[in-house]
Amino acid sequence: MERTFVMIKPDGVQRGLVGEIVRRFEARGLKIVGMKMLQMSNDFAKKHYEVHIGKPFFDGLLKYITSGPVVAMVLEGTEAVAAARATMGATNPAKAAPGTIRADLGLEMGRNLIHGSDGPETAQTEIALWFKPEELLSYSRTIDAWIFE
Ligand code: DAT
Ligand code: MG
Repeated sequence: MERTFVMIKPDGVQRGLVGEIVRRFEARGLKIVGMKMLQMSNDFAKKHYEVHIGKPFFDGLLKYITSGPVVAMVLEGTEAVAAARATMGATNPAKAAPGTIRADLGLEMGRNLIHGSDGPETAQTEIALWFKPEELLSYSRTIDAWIFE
């Protein structure tokens, strides 16, 4: 089993899409093992998006991501990192595949609704940045045998 970090960005919260977005991950079988709502400070956002510091879009990204509450979660399942990224869709919603969150619910790169870790190592770093160990739960669901072989 693998864990990944996913965050519904301020536009997702403002547009009332938290339920719709979480529904898609749950429907796929991914298990929510941690979840919380918060508004990112500038310093915290810089830590989260450290790799993008200095890029032309960084200032806009920082303003957008700190503009309102976000919903952060850790999802667990088979190849959770890749599965969550596939469910999210490509970075630019206008070019994302139909059926993905970004394509179905958005249009622009700077309002792309959701963040997801881009690899297993990033997932570990981001989970540690966002959640304390005791905020993550290990539990089984009665339906797990119908999702995990
Ligand atoms: P992703 O969120 O798909 O992992 P990323 O890590 O490359 O994409 O970039 C982080 C966010 O920054 C992305 O969700 C939207 C924004 N962004 C990335 N590239 C951009 C660009 N060329 N112009 C505007 N915003 C961009
Ligand atoms: Mg990224």
